[in-house]
Amino acid sequence: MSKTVHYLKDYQAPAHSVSRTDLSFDIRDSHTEVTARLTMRCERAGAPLVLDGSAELVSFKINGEAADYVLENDKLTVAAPPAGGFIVDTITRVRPSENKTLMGLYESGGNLYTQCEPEGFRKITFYPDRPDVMAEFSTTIIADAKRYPVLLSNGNQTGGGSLPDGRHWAKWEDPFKKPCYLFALVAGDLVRTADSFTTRSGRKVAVEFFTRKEDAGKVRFGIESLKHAMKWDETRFGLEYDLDIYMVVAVGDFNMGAMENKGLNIFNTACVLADSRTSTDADFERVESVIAHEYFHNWTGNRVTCRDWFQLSLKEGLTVFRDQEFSADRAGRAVRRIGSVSRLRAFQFPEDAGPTAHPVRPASYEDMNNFYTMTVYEKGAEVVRMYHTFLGEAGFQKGMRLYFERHDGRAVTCDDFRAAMADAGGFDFGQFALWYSQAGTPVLDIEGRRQDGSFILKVRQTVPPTPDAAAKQPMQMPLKTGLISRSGDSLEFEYGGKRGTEAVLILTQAEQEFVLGGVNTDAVPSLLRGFSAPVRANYPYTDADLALLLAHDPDPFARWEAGQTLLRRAVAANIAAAAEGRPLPAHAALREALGHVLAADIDPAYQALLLSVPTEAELWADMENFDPLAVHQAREALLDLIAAAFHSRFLALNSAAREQEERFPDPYGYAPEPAALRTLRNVCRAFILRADPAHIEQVSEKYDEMAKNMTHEWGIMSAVNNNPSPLRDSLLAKFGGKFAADALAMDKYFALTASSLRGDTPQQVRAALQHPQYNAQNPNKVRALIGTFTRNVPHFHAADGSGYRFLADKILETDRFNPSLASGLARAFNICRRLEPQRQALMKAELERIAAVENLSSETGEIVGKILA
Ligand code: 0A1
Ligand code: ZN
Repeated sequence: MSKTVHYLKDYQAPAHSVSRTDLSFDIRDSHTEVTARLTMRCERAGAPLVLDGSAELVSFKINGEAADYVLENDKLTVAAPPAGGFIVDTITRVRPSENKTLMGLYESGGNLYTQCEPEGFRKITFYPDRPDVMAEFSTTIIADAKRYPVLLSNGNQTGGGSLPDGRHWAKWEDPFKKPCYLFALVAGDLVRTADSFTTRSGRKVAVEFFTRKEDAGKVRFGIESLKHAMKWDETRFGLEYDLDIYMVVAVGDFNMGAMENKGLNIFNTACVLADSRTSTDADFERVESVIAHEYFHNWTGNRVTCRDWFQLSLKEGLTVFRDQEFSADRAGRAVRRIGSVSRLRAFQFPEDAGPTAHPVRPASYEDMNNFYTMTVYEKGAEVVRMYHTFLGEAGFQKGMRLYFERHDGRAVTCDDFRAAMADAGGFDFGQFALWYSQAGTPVLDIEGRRQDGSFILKVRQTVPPTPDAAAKQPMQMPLKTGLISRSGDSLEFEYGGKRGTEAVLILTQAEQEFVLGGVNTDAVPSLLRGFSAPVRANYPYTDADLALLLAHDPDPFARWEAGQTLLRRAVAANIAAAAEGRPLPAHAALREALGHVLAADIDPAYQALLLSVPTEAELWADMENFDPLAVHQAREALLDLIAAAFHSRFLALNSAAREQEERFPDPYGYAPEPAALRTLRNVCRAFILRADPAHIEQVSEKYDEMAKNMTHEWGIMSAVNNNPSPLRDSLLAKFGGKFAADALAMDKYFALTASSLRGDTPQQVRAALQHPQYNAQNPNKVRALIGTFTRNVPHFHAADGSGYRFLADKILETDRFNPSLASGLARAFNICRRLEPQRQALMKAELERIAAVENLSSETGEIVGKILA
């Protein structure tokens, strides 16, 4: 396939606009006929009319007359369209039951759904499929009334009724102008659960959730989450919902988490259904945050949308920031913040340091589907957070108000957002533009010294080269800083004319010194508080400094980070000792520090985080030319040491947490407080079974009694999952039998199968491919089994290359029907160049095998090509 690269610098405003789009879908058994009437206007005299489309074209007319056109490479071109306004009428034919890409109009479980972002609408009809073409839409749907009793689209329903031959129709009209990527249609046999929300101005909004019959019992939590999000957006951002109805539809086959289509969100079942018997507390928290995320898009994404897809982070970075703040305000700001940072470091940092690195606003793409990345979403959210850190809550909200004042109803750019923040806040964000154009994670090398009653911080900033650019400029960023005395007190100091225990230092140069005045005692700096910028910060702390911060830093992020640094150092020491054939260190200082953590009277979820050893993906961040197995073994050895050193403490902590959990009126339902206790209990369980594998006997006997909800089941199963005993297999089989009828719970069964460190895992994974509940066309199943396997370090990175070969086979199989899913799997090979030479060669061979395949999709081709380049 010839590859086309799209460049940001080539942007041109559309030559033709659309003011109205009137659609009609005639749903038949074998196909759906789509009639589209576009009310268009020429915006650039003499320009040809170009429409995107890949559907089967049945008829094409301009102003009621058959028109001459050329159809090539999914573009329909009319060389000399009318000047001024004109009407385009097209009829296309699509076959949803044959569409396995899950883009455009597709069938899942007998029902029909759409996914149009970013470029799925062109699979339905011919259209200027770009976000800066915004129109009012109406949608008429005609279908068999028995097979498709529910007919939904965006906006408000304005008509409907029955027709001859058992058919019926519905008409929907969306009064808000929108780009076609926000179009949605759902037709099928679905159960409706209705509720309502009254906005602060007193308007009653209907809230309706649609699911398959068997899932109707799992929507309550999603509905409550939506209502919380609606309220929160009014209170914190002053933003009110604008239509009379808000609909959410759950679908089992979906490429991503969910989609914010105007008034008609479509959700992956995994991100909307929740029930404590089958969902973990983490699942509940994910549902709450994804529901909020899609709702928040109504203003940040829909009312104000993106000029072009390069600006994707305009809506995604901002909306992730908003959903993170919502979750933080709902429960546990510190724990949520650390969770977001861990995710960023485990998944975005490697992306930023690898072959697919790109800026928050990419400068080019081959296939837009590949740019729904951790960088655009999560680093993009960190960029928005930095505006907030610079301006404070009031200044940031002023910037948001100005942004909506200027741009409501428009398609705009990241620069427009930056300008609103700068103008409202009276702050110079000129240099800040680099966050949108430079890829790579900045590194801060910081040194501190005391001099003449001051504490002086010297900060050197470097931005590493990435495949798109070698030379980088220093960035503007906030460095939130405090000082801790040797006795653990927060010290006051002077900075920028103010005196206090914390300051936001503004970095702008490659090298800068900051003088914190009025410091007359020895101090340890507490740096990058709250993770105030998405960077790696190095400071030559002694282990004693870190222990001091871990015990006393009032900033929960910096405190946790001190512990993480101690743990990273311990893993590094194990790696070095193993490489030199020395006995592993005893880690006395670390053990002492962890002893204090175990004894501390703190939030149990935060305590659980302090006890968590950085994941392999986070550990690899600082490594080149590494053997993943050596890192794995060093980490496992540290976990073994901690488990053995504190066995009785973990037992005691677990039972104390159980007693507290049982005191809640609804102890096993989801609520932040008992969930925090369960998080801690599951950390304890993992350590307990690690130190005492024979304990699986009691677990097995008492399983039914212990299995109070899915969080407990998941924790117990995870704790026994590496156990060599046949009891583990019988527990897993029992789990699989118990939840055979529940698709989402079965995802957990497949994830457990694929994450076990036991030697027979590859065979068990292969057997699972034949499991009656496995389905290679369902993204959730594929990610649960194959995706999880790619994070199983000893098996995926097996020295004989078998793990890489297995993944390559699955990528090729998947690419034939769902390129987005396949290219997502291929990202597991991103790490290639940082591995030691032998594994690098094995991985490269598999990548080359994929690249050589004829008819490889452009999506998978782009990822594989970049890794090989
Ligand atoms: N805008 C959605 C994400 C999304 C993107 C692409 C999709 O299909 C390929 C689906 C959803 C969000 O941010 O939630
Ligand atoms: Zn989003």
